[in-house]
Amino acid sequence: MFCNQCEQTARGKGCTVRGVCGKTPEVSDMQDLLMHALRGLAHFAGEGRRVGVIDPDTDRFTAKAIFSTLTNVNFDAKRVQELIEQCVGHRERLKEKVASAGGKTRFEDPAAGFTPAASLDELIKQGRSVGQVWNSNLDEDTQSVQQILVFGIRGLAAYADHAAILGQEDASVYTFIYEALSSLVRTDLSLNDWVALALKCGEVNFLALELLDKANTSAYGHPVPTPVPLDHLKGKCILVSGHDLKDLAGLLEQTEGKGITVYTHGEMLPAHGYPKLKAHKHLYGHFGTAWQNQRQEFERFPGAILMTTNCIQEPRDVYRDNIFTTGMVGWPGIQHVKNGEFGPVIEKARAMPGFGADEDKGKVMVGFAHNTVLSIADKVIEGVKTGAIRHFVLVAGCDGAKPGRNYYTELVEKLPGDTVVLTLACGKFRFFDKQLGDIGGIPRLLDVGQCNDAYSAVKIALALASAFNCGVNELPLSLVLSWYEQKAVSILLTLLHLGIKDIRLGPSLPAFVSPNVLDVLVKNFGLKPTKTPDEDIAAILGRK
Ligand code: SF4
Ligand code: SF3
Repeated sequence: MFCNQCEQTARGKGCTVRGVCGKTPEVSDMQDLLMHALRGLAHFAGEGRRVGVIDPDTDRFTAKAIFSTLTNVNFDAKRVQELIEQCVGHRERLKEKVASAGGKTRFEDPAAGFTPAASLDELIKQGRSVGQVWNSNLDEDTQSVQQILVFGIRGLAAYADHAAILGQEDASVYTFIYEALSSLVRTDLSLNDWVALALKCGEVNFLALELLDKANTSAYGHPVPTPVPLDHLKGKCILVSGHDLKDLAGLLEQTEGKGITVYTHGEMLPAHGYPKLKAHKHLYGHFGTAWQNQRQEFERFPGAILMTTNCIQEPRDVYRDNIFTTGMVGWPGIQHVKNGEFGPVIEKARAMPGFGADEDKGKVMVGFAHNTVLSIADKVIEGVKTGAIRHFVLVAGCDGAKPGRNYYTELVEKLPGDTVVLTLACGKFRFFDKQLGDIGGIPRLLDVGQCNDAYSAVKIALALASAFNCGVNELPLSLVLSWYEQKAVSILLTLLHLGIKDIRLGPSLPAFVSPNVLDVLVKNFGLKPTKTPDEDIAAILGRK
């Protein structure tokens, strides 16, 4: 196996024996084979588009299948096997349609004619022999940008799938995914061409994020400021983790009036701000912190647990029987519920003891997405003009297990009282319960939402830039990002596509960025690794 797609990759280089995340070499090889099969499919889908053949089922399948290869989504080789078989089925059906429309059906790439072996063992061997989906024979820098592109596409596919689940799609998103995948075998492109494709991934990802924002807000309303209790109520309970709001909505409907209290975990925290979700009174509070603490936290949860998307870790024995996966998430031997039918989860919650009484543990505020923040834009602009607000800092991105991630806690704690912190994604759990006070009624800590809500932060920045009649780079705003998985890669590409400069990135730089490519990112975009909180705060505030 070889996998270097996330921040915790072994020795900062690549996992080769077993994933630090728990991914087995078998699953890694199977995921390589799935990407190979998808590259084969992409040739036909791209040609199909040229001759007017678009198959929405194939498009939706492609996004889901790519999403399954994101870090901490699917660890079940059997599920990958099903996806590989489905992929080849889609390819063959598409091939016929493309042929009927007069399109080309012969491609040099062997992936276009790939035949999957019949058994899992043989498939794993096939996976090992096809290797990586990018071209491992090219120079280090081209391979580096190809990897940035592949991982960016994984994030993009995840966002496209989230949006499609709630009925928002744009065929051009899938068109780009096919274009990028099928390009990986091209040898006629220069390094600049590959960089342009990676930036285009950022552009298309911005569209996917916009679709997702529209999907979430049209289904559940615009988030509003909402206090979320960190304690629990006595009684039966279900914990929902991951990012999928539709799964949470379905579970809330199916538990209505059943005497079960529903809690959020990890990235599901911002769900409390959506009017149509908070209307369910049994959606009560938030339990726990970010994904990497789940094994200790889930062990203490006396009810059923539902993982709707990333990030799942190997379940401990003590809660193996009460954790469920759904959607693209999978772990071998863990019960998987499909099609929004949460009966088994509800039954499990009923059979479990539930919580005893609890003391008040305080609340955190959520709901500061673009609609809320822009509704008080006048106040915010006034605050900047009078000097009451000196600077905004977007401290956003993934959390993870590395001790160096205390940087983000310290940074937020040390930022002076005339600064406002905007945050999103699970990295916020490093400081989400800090009482930072307010500036003239504007809270100093504004939770914009999940990583899925990155569009909101960009929209806020663009609106402020237009109010001050300047570019985003001229605003009193700095971005300090933390990355872990591939959605963060796609968001970073979006920010670079938008021309946003001087982003600080930590806690360590991606293993897949070669020294020369890093040099380009530093020279052209001012991208910088995080230093110490003191050094970075001095630089951020001195910049103004
Ligand atoms: Fe290693 Fe990360 Fe890949 Fe898991 S996802 S195998 S930890 S690089
Ligand atoms: Fe977190 Fe997995 Fe990236 Fe959604 S839940 S941000 S790491």
